Parts: sequence; C-alpha cells; structure tokens
Amino acid sequence: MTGTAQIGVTGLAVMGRNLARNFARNGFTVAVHNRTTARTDELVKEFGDEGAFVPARTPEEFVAALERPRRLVVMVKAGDPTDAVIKEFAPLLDEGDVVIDGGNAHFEDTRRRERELRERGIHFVGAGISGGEEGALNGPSIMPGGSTESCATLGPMLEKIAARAEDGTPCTTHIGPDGAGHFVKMVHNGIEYADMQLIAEAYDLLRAVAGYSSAQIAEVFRTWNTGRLDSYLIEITADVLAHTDEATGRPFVDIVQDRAEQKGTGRWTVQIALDLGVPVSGIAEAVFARSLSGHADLREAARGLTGPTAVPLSGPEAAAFADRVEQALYASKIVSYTQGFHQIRAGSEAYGWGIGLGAVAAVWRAGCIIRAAFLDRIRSAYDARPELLSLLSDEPFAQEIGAAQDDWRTVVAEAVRQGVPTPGFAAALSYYDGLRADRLPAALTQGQRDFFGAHTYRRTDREGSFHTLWGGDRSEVSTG
Ligand code: NBP
Repeated sequence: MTGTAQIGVTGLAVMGRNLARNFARNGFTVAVHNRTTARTDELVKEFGDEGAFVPARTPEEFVAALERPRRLVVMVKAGDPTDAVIKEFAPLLDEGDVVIDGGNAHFEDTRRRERELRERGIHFVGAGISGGEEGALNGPSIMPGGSTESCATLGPMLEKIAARAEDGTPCTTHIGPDGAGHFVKMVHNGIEYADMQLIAEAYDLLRAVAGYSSAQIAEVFRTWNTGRLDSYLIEITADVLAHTDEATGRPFVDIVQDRAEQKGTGRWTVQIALDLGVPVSGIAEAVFARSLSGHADLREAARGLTGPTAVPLSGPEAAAFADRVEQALYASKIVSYTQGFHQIRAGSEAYGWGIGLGAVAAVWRAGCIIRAAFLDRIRSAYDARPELLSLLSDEPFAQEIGAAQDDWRTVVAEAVRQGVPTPGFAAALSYYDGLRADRLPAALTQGQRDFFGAHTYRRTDREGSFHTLWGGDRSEVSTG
C-alpha cells in the first residue's frame, strides 16, 4: 500500500513540529509521528489548519502514510535516540527510501549510519539544520549530506522550506556525501561560538573600559548593525542589551548569571580540528571561555587576586575607543571565519567530500544563526577563487584587516592593561601575526625537541633531516 504524504517527520518536539508545519505551509502533505502520541495530537489540534497533515500513531502507520520512495525526516534528540529510531524504522522501509536526520548528529555517526543503511539499499541523508525554532518554521539554512541521487530528489522540497538569501537563492545545497552536511553544520556552530564570544568581549570592553551603560552599548550595537557587521547576532545583541528586567527594573543582562552553557557542537569542532591539525584558536577560546565561566568554584577562589587599577576614559576617549572596538571585532571575525573555512577545507580533503566553500558561505547567508551580510563577501571570494587557501589571502579581506590592525592592537593592549579578559580578540590577533610572520619560534621548538628526544629537524639551507649530537660533541648528523 502506498500513502499520499510526500514527506514525513518523526520527532515532534520544537524543531520537528516547526519543520513539519513549514513543509505543510508550503503545500506538502506531511505525515507526522512522535514516540509519545500526545505531541502528534497536539500538533494536529493546534496547527492542523495550516496544511495537510497525516497523523500516525505507530511507526507502521507512519511508514504506510508515505508515498514511494518514502522520505522521512528524523528530528529526535541526537545520539542514541537517533539510532533507536533508525533501528525501529529501517525494517519497515524498502530499497530507495530516504531517511533524513535533521538533528545535530556527530558527522562520524552520520557516516556510520549512512554506511549501514546503504547496505540495505536505503539512502541516509545527514542534514544540518540551523536557525533554531523560528528558522525551522519560517525558513532555516539546510546543509544536507548524502548520495547525489537522494539529495537531488530532496533538493526541490528543501528549497521550498529553506530561508532565502537577499538575491532570492534558497539557503540549501547538497554539501557532499555521507557526513559532509553534519560536518559543515558542526563548523557553523563552532563559528557561532566564536562570533558570540567576540561580541561578548566587545560588550565587556565597552562596559568596563569605555564605561558605557547597557542601554548605551545597545545603541552602539544598533549602529554597528547598519554597517559591515550587519548580522543576526549583532541585531539580537542590541535587543538583549536594551531589555529591562521587569522584576527589578535593572538591565536584563545584569540580572542573568554569568555562566554560559553549551551543548557540544563547539567542543566537537575543536576536537575534530585538533585531529585534523587545523588551528581554530578563536573557536577554541570561545569554548574555553564558556567553560571558564562555568567554574564557579574556581572563580570564587580567585576573586581576591590582584588586578590592575582601572583607568576610566573621558567621554571623547570612550567614543574613540568604541570605534576601535568595532575594528577589533570585525578583524577578529574575519579570523574566525578564516579558521572555520580552513577546517571545512581540511575535512573535505580528509574525507574526500569535495565541498564547495563558496556554496557553504552561500547557504549561511540567511536562515541560520550566523547569517550576516559578510557571508555574501565570503561567497564571492571563494566563487572567484575556489582554490583560495585562506580567506586572509583574499585581497579585499586582507586590505580590511590590514586597515583595522592598528586599532585591533590598541584594543587588545588596552584590554590587557585594564585587566579585561579578551581571549577571542587576542587569539585572533596572534593567529594573524603568526600566519604573516617571516619567521616563527617553531625553529627553537624543533631544536628543543631534537635535544631531548632526537626528533630531528630540517635546515633552511639544505634538504633532508638532521640531528645534533647534543650529549656528545654537538656535531650534526644527517638522518635521511
Ligand atoms: P530534543 O532534542 O529535545 O528531542 C526531543 C524529541 O526526541 C522528542 O520528539 C522525543 O520524543 C524524541 N525522542 C527521544 Br528524547 N528519545 C527517543 C527515542 N528513543 N525514540 C524516539 N524518539 C525519541 O528536540 P528538539 O529540540 O526539537 O531538537 C531535535 C533535533 O534538532 C536535535 O538533534 C537537536 O540537536 C537539533 N537541533 C535543535 C535546535 C534547537 O534550536 N532546539 C536547532 C538545530 C538543531 P518524546 O516526545 O516521546 O519524548
């Protein structure tokens, strides 16, 4: 028996429910299912008039409701629940059916699931979906990874429900095979961590060094949002900072505990970057900054430690400083994206995914949390030169970061002088200085490694590897 639903969604918590509604609002007949049937009933009761839903109470009913080849989206908690759902549904599916995992899966899990289902003739698409609850309903950025065949049939459906960039292009594209989509989503989240950390540091500097109130800082962010920093995260930062706590009448940001939480995708980005040998220092500092903020006991124990004497700025000095912070924020942001795109390129090479970096920037232009005007420029840079090794080598970005560097250095120096922690700004600046340096102290590191571990070194003037007999007469021997 063949059903009539063009797509099915199982897992109807916030994300699944809104995604199902998005499909239905766009004219698709959607089969809906959830382990706990109350959620299915609730969806149909509350939103049934938005489109054509086919509620299913059991996996068998759900599968029977779908037209063939079946397309079912799994939107359950990532990890074991996803495996449990696949185990339950796979025996009910036929060759050619497509299972789409829209959760935040680890890309290695996606690779494994794709392989296991492929052996049974079932397509498995790991689709990174960004935009949160609101995006799922009104248009997320969607990053599907899987077979060309399955992504080609899914593509038009995903294009209908995805966000649209300013030029009208849907924010979804086939990223590559198996885990490519979830890998790109993971790096997206890593960049999101870095963006948020940099914004937090800018806020902290405006508060602690410029002496601005939350309302004044909100205004600064509003102004920044009309320029090159124009982005969703800058926009919501202004809103959060302008918000007043109803109970106390104080700025909302002052009554929130200063301990940031995380769900894991930022951590994964850094772990995988270490495995791939990609220096994503800005993302790593963002993950560590959240971790540090959460160590209430350590922070309490360190509370009495000496810091520098604060030097308040005068009004005009504060305004000039705020302009410098904008430069530092923008330059550091370029570095975060440079690092993130390097990681995607490295992952693509390691796993043979053939990911187009311009296409990734294009699907991040709208719908997702890091959406920003800036991403269109990254798209142009990679579209013009797909072989571009680093965003810092793109002439327009190189010029901008060069123009920002004096202010960037002043801001980091002032932060250090006044004792305001800016791990993101400082790491980004060190990365920039590290990459552009004629000579790095890694030469000394190699010398030390050879001294204590006979790890050998390469010379600047000759081919081959060498070892110095440190414990003997300190003559040099060739080792290959
Ligand atoms: P949750 O991550 O909170 O998961 C809840 C859903 O998983 C419910 O439908 C629940 O069914 C189902 N589920 C669980 Br838990 N264990 C199950 C099992 N063993 N078998 C079947 N179903 C099971 O939902 P969410 O916040 O909507 O997120 C869904 C996915 O989307 C996650 O992977 C998440 O990481 C990802 N994501 C979330 C966001 C966001 O902003 N929230 C953004 C982007 C991606 P029940 O109702 O019967 O308990």
